[in-house]
Parts: sequence; C-alpha cells; structure tokens
Amino acid sequence: MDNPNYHSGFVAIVGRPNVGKSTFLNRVIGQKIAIMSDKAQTTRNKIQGVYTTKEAQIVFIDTPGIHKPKDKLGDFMMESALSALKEVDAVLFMVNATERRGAGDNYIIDQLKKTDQPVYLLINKIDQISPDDIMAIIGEYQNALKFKDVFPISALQGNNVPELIDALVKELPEGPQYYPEDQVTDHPERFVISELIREKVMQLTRQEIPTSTAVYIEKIKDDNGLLRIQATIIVERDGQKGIVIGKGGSMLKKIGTLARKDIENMMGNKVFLELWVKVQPRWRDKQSLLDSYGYKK
Ligand code: GDP
Ligand code: MG
Ligand code: K
Repeated sequence: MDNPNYHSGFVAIVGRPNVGKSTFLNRVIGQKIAIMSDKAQTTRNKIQGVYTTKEAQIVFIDTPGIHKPKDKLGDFMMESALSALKEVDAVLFMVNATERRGAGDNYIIDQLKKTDQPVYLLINKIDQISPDDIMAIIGEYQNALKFKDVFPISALQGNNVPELIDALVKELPEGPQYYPEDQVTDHPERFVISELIREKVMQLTRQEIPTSTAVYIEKIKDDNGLLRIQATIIVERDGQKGIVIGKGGSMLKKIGTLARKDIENMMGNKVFLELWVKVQPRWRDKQSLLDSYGYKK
C-alpha cells in the first residue's frame, strides 16, 4: 500500500473467558470471519480477525494465555501472551458489565501494568444493565489502571462499537495494509487443538501407538459460542486404528472427553468434538501430508 494516509496496526484483546471477546470480533469482522484461512501463521500470536477499510487496517490479536498458568504449557502461553502485549499498538481490556471485578480481572490488570501500550477499557454487555449503573462499574476499574479511554459497549447488539473502531483507527500509526482485503483471520489454534488431541492418544494408548499418530483438524465452526470441532486421528496401520477406537469405541470416547476438556479450558468456549480415525500408511514419509498435519519444515 503506497497510500501515505493509511493507518494500520495490531490490537490485542484481553479479558476473562466469556466476557464477549469472540462476539465482539464477530461483530467487527462481520460474517466474513466464518471464512478461515491457514496462511501466514505465527505460533506466538493468534490473529483473530483483520478489519480492513480503504483508510485503515486493524489486526486483532487474541491472547488466550492471560490467566494464571496451571502448568508448563500455561507458563509458555503466558509468556507469549505478555510479549505479544508489548508488540501491539493498543490493548482492549474487556470486562463483563453484569459481573463484579474479580480475581481474574485483577490478574490481567497486574499484567497490563507492565506494558506501556494504551489500554482501552471495554465494559461489555451493557444491554443487560441499567444505564444508571455504568458509572459505578467504570469506577471499579478506573482506580486500578490508567485507561486511554473507556467504552461501554454491547458486542451482541453493536452499541458503541463503531465509535470504538473510530477511536482505534485514530490511535494507530500510519502504516501499510499488512493483509490482503479478503483475509479476515488465520487459525494457529488449529495446531494447538490437534496437539491436545494427540497428547490424549499418546497418554491413553501408551506404548501401543508410538509416534505414528497425527491429528488433522477438518473443521472448526463457531456456533454461537459453541465450537464444533471435527478432527481425524491418523495412524499408520489397521491394528493401530483398532487400538485407538477401542472396544465398542470406548478408547476413542475417552480420548475425546479428555481432549474436549482441555480445549474448553484453552479456548474458554464449550466444545463439541467429533473424532474420526483414519489409516494412512507411511504418512511420516510424505512431505505433503506432513505439511497438512501441521509439521511444516
Ligand atoms: P469470550 O470467551 O470472551 O470470547 O466470550 P464469547 O464471545 O464466547 O461470549 C460469551 C457469552 O456472552 C456468549 O453467550 C455471548 O452470546 C454472550 N455475550 C457476548 N457479548 C454480549 C453482549 O454484549 N450482550 C449480551 N447480552 N451477551 C453477550
Ligand atoms: Mg472466545
Ligand atoms: K467463550
């Protein structure tokens, strides 16, 4: 883009699970977010949505790791999330107007204190409260952190969302259009989801299924906050397929239940997980298959 007046940049969205981050993105990006593309993945940042107009492009980044880490993977995600916060042009801190400020919010606030980036406070779900209560809610947060601006919004109904976007466009520096107009999202979480499923296969089948398993995510569909995920577990031999499925499907069911819980924890969404098993002899020798299973060179 040669347009010298073009504004662009990266905006992180943080907030406890279920405050409405995905709803907000769907509202901003519109229907188009349903079109997924797997291009240009980075493992660190999850690009959740790209908003493009003739004047500006805002790349929204979700930072799923911002909650108290429970384990090593959690530590890693937390570090990634924090470094992501230092690289963005602005941060949106979303809270739920219908809930009091809680430990989860305070943890995020502590992290936000470590960044110099402008932080916008979004009080979401104002459609569920009385306008008289808004000032008191804002007050609960304003003594904790210095905000660049505060927007009471309804991600569901759209109140104040255009005003927020205008403010962000003004905040962003002049810059190029990073992504083509028709690219609205990419999906590195596909990889993490497939790893969580693969981990369960390894843990539950132990020695019987060694390293010859891959998991391919066929489809992720956001169905009003319910994530419908369809995945295929790839093995190399018929015997392995039998082991992964188990008697009457019992093993596959166990794998699915444990994986679903982990995915729900990671995404903060309810998940419906459908698993299939497929035999693909010697897939590890075939680069094209390796690519599509996420092990890119
Ligand atoms: P996330 O975990 O932060 O991504 O939250 P989601 O976007 O998945 O939303 C969690 C729940 O809150 C869903 O049931 C949404 O429909 C609901 N929700 C999100 N935004 C609003 C809002 O502005 N008003 C109301 N009433 N509900 C909302
Ligand atoms: Mg979400
Ligand atoms: K959610």
